[in-house]
Amino acid sequence: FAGVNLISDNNVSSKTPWFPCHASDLDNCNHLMTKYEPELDMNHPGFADKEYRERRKQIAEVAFGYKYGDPIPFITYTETENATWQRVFNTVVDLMPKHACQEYKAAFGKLQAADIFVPHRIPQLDDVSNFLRKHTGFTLRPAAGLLTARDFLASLAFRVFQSTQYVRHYNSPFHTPEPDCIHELLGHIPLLADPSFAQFSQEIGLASLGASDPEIEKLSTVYWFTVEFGLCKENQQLKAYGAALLSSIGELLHALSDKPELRPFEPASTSVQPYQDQEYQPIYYVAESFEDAKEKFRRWVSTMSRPFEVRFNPHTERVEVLDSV
Ligand code: TIH
Ligand code: FE2
Repeated sequence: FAGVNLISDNNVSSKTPWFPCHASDLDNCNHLMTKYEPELDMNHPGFADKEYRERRKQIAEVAFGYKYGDPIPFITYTETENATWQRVFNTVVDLMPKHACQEYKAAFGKLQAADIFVPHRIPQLDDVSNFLRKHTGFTLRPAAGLLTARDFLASLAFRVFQSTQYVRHYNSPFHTPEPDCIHELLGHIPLLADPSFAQFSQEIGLASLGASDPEIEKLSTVYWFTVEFGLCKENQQLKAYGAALLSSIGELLHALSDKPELRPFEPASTSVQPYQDQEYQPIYYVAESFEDAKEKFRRWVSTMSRPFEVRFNPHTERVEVLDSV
C-alpha cells in the first residue's frame, strides 16, 4: 500500500461523523426508528393487541441488554409464534423453486440440511449466527427494532447483521410494515451465507462509515432497492433476491406481476429514487447479477466525497482508516 498512510484512530476530521472502528463499538449502534412500532403506528397489526405489544417489548429488552461478545440470548417462542413461522415458511418453500434466485435456493437447502430451517420451530439466532460464520464470516447481533440507517449500515462493514428477534403479529403473516425475525430469517439469512452477496453487503457498510447524512440517505436507498427489494435476471427470467420480497409472499407475487414498473439497477439513479415503506413498492430495480451490481456499486461509491478509505481487518475485527492521497 504505497502512498497510503494509516490514520491511527477515529478522529479523521472534526467534520466526519463518528463511526465505529471496532466490532465492539457496535454496542453504540443501536438507535431505533420508532415510526413502525406497534404503539405508534395505527396501521400496525399489533396496534390494538396489548398482549402482543408486551411480548414484543419483552423480546426487545433482551436486545437492549446485549453487549459485544455475549452469546445471543435464547428465546423460547410460543406455540402461536412458531405457528406463524410455519405458515410463512411453508409458503416460501412452495414459491421459492420458481421465484427465488439460485443463490438463495442453494443456501436455503444448506440451512435445511443443518436442521436450522425446519417448519415447526423458529430458528435461534445463535445457531444461525454460527452457520453464517462458517460460510461467509457474517455474524448476528440482536436488535430491538428498526435501526437508524447509519447504525444498521455501519454494522455491515464488520460483517455483522443486526437482527430483530420478535415475531410479526399472527393476523398478518404475509406482510408486515416492520422487520421481524421471520423477515430476517427467511429474507436475509440465506443470501448472507452466499460469498458474493455477503461481499456486496459489507461494501455498502464500508461506504457508509463516516459518510455525510445525504450520502447515508443514498446508500440506504441503494440498500432498499437491492438487498430488500431487488430483482435479478437468471437465464432471461426474473427472480427475486430482495429479503423483503422473499419474506413477504404478498409482495413477492406483486413484484413479479405486471403491475409494478421495472428499471435496470443503476446506482446513480437508484440512489435518489424516493420510496415509501407502507405499501408494496410501485418500482423495482433489476440487477444483471450480484457481480454486476457490485461492480456498478463500486464505481459509483468511488465518486463519493469521503477524503479517506477504509478497509476491514478480520483478524482484529477492526476498520482501518487509510488516508487516500
Ligand atoms: N414487509 C416485510 C415482510 O413482510 O416481511 C418486512 C419489511 C422489510 C423491510 C421493510 S418492512
Ligand atoms: Fe430487512
